[in-house]
Formats: sequence, C-alpha cells, structure tokens
Amino acid sequence: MSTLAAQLEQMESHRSVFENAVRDLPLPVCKAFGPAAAPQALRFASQGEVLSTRDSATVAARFPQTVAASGNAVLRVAGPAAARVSGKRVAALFSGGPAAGGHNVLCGLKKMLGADNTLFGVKGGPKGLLQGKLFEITDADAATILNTGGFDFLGTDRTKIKTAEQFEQVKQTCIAHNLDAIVIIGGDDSNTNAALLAEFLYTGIKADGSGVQVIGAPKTIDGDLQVPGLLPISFGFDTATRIYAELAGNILQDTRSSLKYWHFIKLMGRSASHVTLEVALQVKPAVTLISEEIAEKKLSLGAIVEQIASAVVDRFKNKGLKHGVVLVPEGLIEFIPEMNALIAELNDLLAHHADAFAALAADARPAFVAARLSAASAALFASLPDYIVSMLLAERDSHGNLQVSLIPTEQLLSDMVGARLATLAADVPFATQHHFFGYEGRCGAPTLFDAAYTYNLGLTVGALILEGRTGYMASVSGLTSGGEPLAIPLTGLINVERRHGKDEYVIEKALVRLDAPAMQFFTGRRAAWAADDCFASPGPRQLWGPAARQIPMTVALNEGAEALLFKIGE
Ligand code: FBP
Repeated sequence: MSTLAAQLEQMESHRSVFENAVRDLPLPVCKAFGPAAAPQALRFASQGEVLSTRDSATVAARFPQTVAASGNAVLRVAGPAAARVSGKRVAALFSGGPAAGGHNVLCGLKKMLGADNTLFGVKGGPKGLLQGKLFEITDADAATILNTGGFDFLGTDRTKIKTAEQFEQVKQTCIAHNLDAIVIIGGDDSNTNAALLAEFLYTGIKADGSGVQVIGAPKTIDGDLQVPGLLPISFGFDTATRIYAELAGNILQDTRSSLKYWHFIKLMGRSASHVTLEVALQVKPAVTLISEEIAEKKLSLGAIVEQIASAVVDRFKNKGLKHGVVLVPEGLIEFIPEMNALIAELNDLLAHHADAFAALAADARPAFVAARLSAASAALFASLPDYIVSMLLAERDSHGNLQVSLIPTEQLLSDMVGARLATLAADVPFATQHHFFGYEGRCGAPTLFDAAYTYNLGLTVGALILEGRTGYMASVSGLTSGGEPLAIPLTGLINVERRHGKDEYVIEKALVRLDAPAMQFFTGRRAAWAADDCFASPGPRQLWGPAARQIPMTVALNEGAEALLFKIGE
C-alpha cells in the first residue's frame, strides 16, 4: 500500500487531519478552577440572589424538597473545596437536538471528577436512562472526543420523562448502577425534566435513605435558554450561527456575482429568532424577519408579504438590483397572529381528538380538522397551500411542540411575494431560490468559544456534584471578563404553561426582546442593508489565529462587551 493510501486509511473514524489537530487545541479555564492542567473542586455559596417567577408559589408546592434546600438562591464560587470527594458515581446524558460542544461538557466533567470518581455515559438520551444503557467513560474516551462536534459519542433523543412508571424506571437505573448523580445536558424542556427528577430523586433512593443528585447543563443551538445576568447564552448557538453565517455570506456573495436571484433562507432556532438575528448581524442581508417583532406589531401574513415585495421593488427601481437575501426564522409562522390562533386551535384539537384523528386516512384529516375550527381559522386554513397544511397536521414532538422545522415558510413567503409582485409591479424581475439551514449547524466542530465554554460548564457541573448539590443548572457568566462558574436553581426558573391542552411546568423560552441592545442595533441598520448591498462575509470559523476568539455579536451587544472577544481565564 502506498504511503498516501495508508495515511488516508488512518484518517477513518474521526482521525482527519483537522480532528487530530483540534484535539490538541488548548482550552482556557476560569481562574476559579486554578491551573488548567489540574482544575480544583469548588465551594459554592449564596450571596442572597433569589430567583422567582410569576408561578413561584405553585412551583414551591410541587417541588417542596428542592425549593426548601436551595431557597431558589443562585450559588457563586466561595473558594476552593475544603476536601477532595471521592467514590461518586455519576451518569451523564444528552437530551433534545444536538449542539456543538456537548462532548466537551463530558470532558470537563470527567476532568473535575478525576480518577477517584466514576463517570458513566448514558446511550441514546433520556430513553437510555429509562433502559439503563450506561457505560463507563474512560480518560481515553475523553481524549478522543475532546473538541469534536456532535453528540455521536452518546447519541440523544427527545423522550420526556413524565409518567409515574418512567420515574420509577429512572429510580431502578439509579439503584442498579448505584448512582450518586445524573447530569442532563439539554434545553429548556430537558432542564425542566431535570428539576422534576431532582425532586423525585431527592431522598430514599439508596440503601442509606439518601437521594441522587441531578444537575443540568444549558444546551441548544436556538439560544433561547438565557437568564439575564446569569446565563448569557446556551452552548451550540455560536457554532451553529457561525456555520449559517458562513453559508449565508457565501450566498450573498453569489447574489452579487450572478445578479439574478432572491434567496429565501429559513434558519433553525424553533420559536425564538436569536439565530436569525445573530446571522443578520453577521452578514447584513436585504431583509430579515424577526418573529418576536412581527408578533409585537401584530403583522398579518399579508403585511409581511407586502414588506418583502416593497423591498424587492425598491431595490430594483432605485439601484437596479434584481437580487437579495431574505432571512426567515424557523418559528415565524407561530408568531403571525392569525396563524398563531390557528395553531393553538389545532394543538388543542389534535390533543383532544387524538384517537379519532389518528384513525383517519391522511387525505381525510384536513376536512376533519376544518369542520372543528372557528370560522376565522377555518378560512385561513382553507387558504393555505397543501404543503403547509400537511405540516401543520404533522405529529407534535414529545414535548407537545409543533415541529416548525418541517414547515416550508420560506417557500410560502416567496410564493406569496411572487403572486403579489405579479399585480404590484409585473416589470420587476423576481427569480427565487430557497434554503433551510438547520441540521448543518448542530454538529460542526465547536468554535473556540463553544469549546471553551462547554469545557468550563463541564468543570462547573462536576464541582457542583462533588459538593453534593442537586436541582441546579450549571452556568458560566462573565464570558468577556474572565468567566465565572455559577449555579442557577432550576425551580427559580419554572413557570406553569398550557401545552397540549394541559397545564405543565416549564422553563420559559427566552425570546428576542425588542428593547435588547442587539435588536436595537439591528433595527438601526436594517434600512441601509435593504437599500443597497452592504453584506459582509464572515467566512469559515477559525480555531487558530486572530478570528478565533470571537463571541456571538448578539451576546457581545446584549452584555455590553467592549469588543467581540471572549476572555475566559484572563
Ligand atoms: P433543542 O432545543 O432540543 O436543542 O433542539 C433544537 C432544534 O435544532 C430546533 O432548532 C429545531 O426546531 C429542532 O431541534 C429540530 O428537531 P429534530 O432534531 O427533532 O428534527
């Protein structure tokens, strides 16, 4: 075999030139942990910051043990741990959609637990926990997965642990593996599940009557798990938005080169428009829709179409431009008031008539639903193209959410803009292309920001477990000023929300605030971006060199940072 052929074979199974190099990338750690080579365990204490929500009283009644223990107080570092804890058995799992940096949470956790405690990985997400699919994570495993993207080391799923039987199964897994702690690396729903498990497992699990600790870690590319002043962003957001921004930047460059297309780009992010706002700030396209603004201004579908059509006409008439880019947030459809009312009716209807609906043939379902809708919603439903109707009736995910990633809003908008232009300005050229950037961004190699952030999150999770804490989500704040590990009491974030026709405990999604500095900056610039080509091409993400330490622009603006650089450990 030639030398080249041998080299190529050696690259199989995550051994590309890049993957080999990236494993050696040094990661900074927050000063509180001491030397990066041997991070120290920590002692946490409350400084009197107590969290509350509008439903705190109801939550306290549902979570009496964890609320009594934490007092819903935030924990900050009080110094190094007094003594080394050993013999703990900890199981960690991924929950929900993948996000870059998950592997580094495991690596940071493994490093903090050290050789005298045991870390298990749970295969296949919460379902794997129910089934007891645990295996020990070794130092060699951690060295292999360090700085690599994806969740493929463990896998993930969207099982929500909600029935008494499921809680009992978790208990049996804890007993069978003699666990001391469970780590749930997930988004808002998964961290709500972590709070429920922390309460359920609080006492009486082990032979001596003690419980099993539960700690969450904030993951989701959507960026909608944020706590002002305490959790600036969830991990995975930076990597996903940098990947989308690179692709959108390439498309903008193409529009200016080929001079003939309007590209409609839908961006993942579920309900919140954080991803879309971040990509817009990075590439400066002609039109960007922000769902939260559309809801606030109560813009109808027709008004949104009118707005895009005007931009198309103005760019052509004023500058002769036949091209442009429209960014569309994934969850837009739920924020258009008349669509939101329709979806709410559909959610209730599908929950209450689940069996009858499931028994129908696919082509009979729209009529079954239409007959049970209010007059306004039925009229809207009848006006929508088949490709939207079938997706509105598609199965909800296990948390009761409409699967917005399946709805081709970008196609709907461009079809409607095309139809509007035919009557408004038939002389204006309007050729279109459509894209959906979503899955491409979830499993890429983490940016240096996500790699460092998640490693420090893992260290924080480990320190909380060694200190015996339960019912908290680990966080690292102060990302542009050194980084500060802290713990947020999960019950301090929980509200009661109507889902699937029932009241449920949830951590509310953090949506884009119209008065947030990042949004304000965007609204101040967007008219200029619409009038002419002002785009920037952010290029591929960098792990070495001057562009490596960039942080998300929305985070920098919202946190009042002085520059676009993260400074963990400095
Ligand atoms: P999480 O909130 O679980 O991290 O999921 C994020 C996400 O990527 C959303 O942006 C998207 O709507 C959804 O997952 C897609 O889910 P699925 O992987 O089940 O298709």
